[in-house]
Amino acid sequence: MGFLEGKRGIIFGVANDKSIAWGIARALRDAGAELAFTYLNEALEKRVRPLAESLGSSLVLPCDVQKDSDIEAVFGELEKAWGKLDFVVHSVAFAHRDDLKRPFSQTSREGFSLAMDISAYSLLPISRYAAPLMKEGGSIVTMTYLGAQKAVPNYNVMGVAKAALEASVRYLAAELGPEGIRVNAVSAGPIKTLAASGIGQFKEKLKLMDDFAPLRRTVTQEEVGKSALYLVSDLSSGVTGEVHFVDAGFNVIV
Ligand code: 0WD
Repeated sequence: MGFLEGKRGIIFGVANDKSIAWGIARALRDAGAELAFTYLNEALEKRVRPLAESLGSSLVLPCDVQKDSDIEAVFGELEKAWGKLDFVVHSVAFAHRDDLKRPFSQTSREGFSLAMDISAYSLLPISRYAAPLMKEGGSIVTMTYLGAQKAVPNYNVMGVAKAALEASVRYLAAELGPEGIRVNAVSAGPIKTLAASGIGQFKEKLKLMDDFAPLRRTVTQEEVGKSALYLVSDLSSGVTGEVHFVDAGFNVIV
């Protein structure tokens, strides 16, 4: 019997089979969880739906996290289908490529708000609608990166959004803890995905991992998946408000 047998949860942020969210989905499914998925638009639905179906999921719902009405509708569907919820995985982020290329002080006002809205603020309404369904407690896990805590070259506005996200994790943990709901972040090392392709000098970041990370390599989707499984499951029942690094130890040497 898996750690998550009888548990039900939703995963935001699968874009394709390279997505970190997909690595997490497989780990949670292997542990026995029943999963629902969201997709951003019709183009992505074509990729997400078959992936979801391959894990036995039929709840595959549209959601642009910039729209409160989409988020409300998603949790309305979950309530109808399941009546309760055990976990949420938030693996969503976005910034304009141009804003990631310019010097940081030249980030546009609109681009700053957009990155903050999608990558940080979205965790709030998602938690707000998820919490009432987590009747027996629950776990909310989001994805962050070292650039929240250090000025990583080229990460720029996304680093500021991730800093807001990590602070939001702490405030949400404090708010929802009394209801038995835990909120944590996984800070992953660089992994080649669609989102990563927007970050300048990404190859150099991977090379730094090979040269300097204590494990002399970067991490895999599967490794992030296993750590998310720990945070979602009862194995981490005493853990909340944490940023858990899954980065082959790179953060300890910078
Ligand atoms: O090295 C990496 N890849 C790392 C990623 C290291 C550490 C952290 N992360 C984080 C990212 O910042 C993000 O929060 O992990 C999370 C997942 O990112 P990913 O798996 O690297 O990237 P990707 O497969 O592109 O998934 C992110 C998805 C979007 O993909 P695209 O490529 O279409 O932008 O976030 C979703 C979308 O599916 N997304 C949205 N979902 C709902 N509403 C929205 C939106 N408005 N915008 C983007």
